[in-house]
Amino acid sequence: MKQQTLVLIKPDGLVRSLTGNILTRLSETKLEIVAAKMCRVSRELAQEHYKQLKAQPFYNELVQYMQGELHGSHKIMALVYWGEEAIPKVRELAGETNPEKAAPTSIRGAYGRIRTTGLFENVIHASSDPVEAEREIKLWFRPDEIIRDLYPTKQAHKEVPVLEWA
Ligand code: IDP
Ligand code: MG
Repeated sequence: MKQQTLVLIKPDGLVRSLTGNILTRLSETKLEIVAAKMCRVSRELAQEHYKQLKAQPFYNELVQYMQGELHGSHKIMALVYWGEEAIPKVRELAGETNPEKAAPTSIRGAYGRIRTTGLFENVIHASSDPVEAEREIKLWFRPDEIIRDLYPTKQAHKEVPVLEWA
């Protein structure tokens, strides 16, 4: 089954210059990149992305991590991969959540670490199922930033100011 999945290269991946390595590893899947961008991550976006973990003791630090506050780099690279079994293929390459338990050949196993506080600094995010993928892709991307029609859209005529090129 064709699927789409959200990948985030987290701030530790970016500051440690792992972007090229990670994208090369992901290209082994032969999936298609249908969207990609660098993002400045607000507190609200980080909180919304991980809202299901709100009750966890590491939640606040996780939000700080995603905002780049632990790495002095306030950016994340967001991508959408599309193709046959995209979700399990990318999860497999990413490896287990805990970098110490992840296979050494996986991205998290190779590049992740556990902070002294206990937070798993694991380089990438990958959606875990189709429902999560839909919520996350819609959170990080507008329809016109994705080169395939993944989900239904509607025309909106909003009377709100937008920033455009001068
Ligand atoms: P996933 O990223 O493998 O889908 P989730 O359970 O969705 O794992 O957790 C989101 C993120 O929160 C992880 O990628 C990791 O950075 C952090 N995290 C999850 N569980 C723990 C934990 O038990 N200790 C510390 N950090 C954790
Ligand atoms: Mg998850």
